[in-house]
Amino acid sequence: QREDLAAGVVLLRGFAREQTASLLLAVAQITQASPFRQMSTPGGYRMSVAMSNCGALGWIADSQGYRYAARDPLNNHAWPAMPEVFLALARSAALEAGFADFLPDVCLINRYAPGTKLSMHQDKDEADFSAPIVSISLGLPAIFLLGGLQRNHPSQRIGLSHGDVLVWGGPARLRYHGVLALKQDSHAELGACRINLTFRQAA
Ligand code: MD5
Ligand code: FE
Repeated sequence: QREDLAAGVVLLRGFAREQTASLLLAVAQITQASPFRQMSTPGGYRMSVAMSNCGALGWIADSQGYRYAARDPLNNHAWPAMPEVFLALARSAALEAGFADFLPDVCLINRYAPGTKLSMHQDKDEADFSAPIVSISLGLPAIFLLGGLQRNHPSQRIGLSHGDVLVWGGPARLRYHGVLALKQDSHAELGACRINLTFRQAA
């Protein structure tokens, strides 16, 4: 079940499969309080991915830049708490991949529709890069691009399906990555939608 894709990159195929119903119920509850929204980059582009967060912090983008904030700028309330099922799954995936004691303080929830993509980038808004990142894919399949430590390095394509969990840390923590535009399709449980849960220790 465990595939080592590169140093520090572990793919756990189907690791979240049995929990998908509770994960999706929790996503619905979180996004009632803090709805999905398309954020704008500092350069003025609207992201095609719709996002929300739960946990002590949330990742946000606006004209001022990219950062973590304790409140949802849409309603000025604290982000919804991280559900126990999220935390337990993220921690057990990290452990399975070799990272003990992962304690994420944020889960960024990304929603993709057909045509939605995520351009190549590094995750570098966190205070400390020694913690890994855990990503859970739900719904429509996507092609994930795993690049190198520099933007112009070649990238590997990885197919991610419903219930797959990807963990990256150590020497892979700052690798470039992105998601190709989703194909038009429909998933039995989620319809024309992919949801990705990204767990990070930000503070
Ligand atoms: C996504 N989200 O599919 C991705 C999943 C983001 C973002 O990139 O910043 O919101 S997290 C990407 C990831 C997971 C595990 C390993 C690696 C990247 N990697 O080795 O590059 O919405
Ligand atoms: Fe990322």
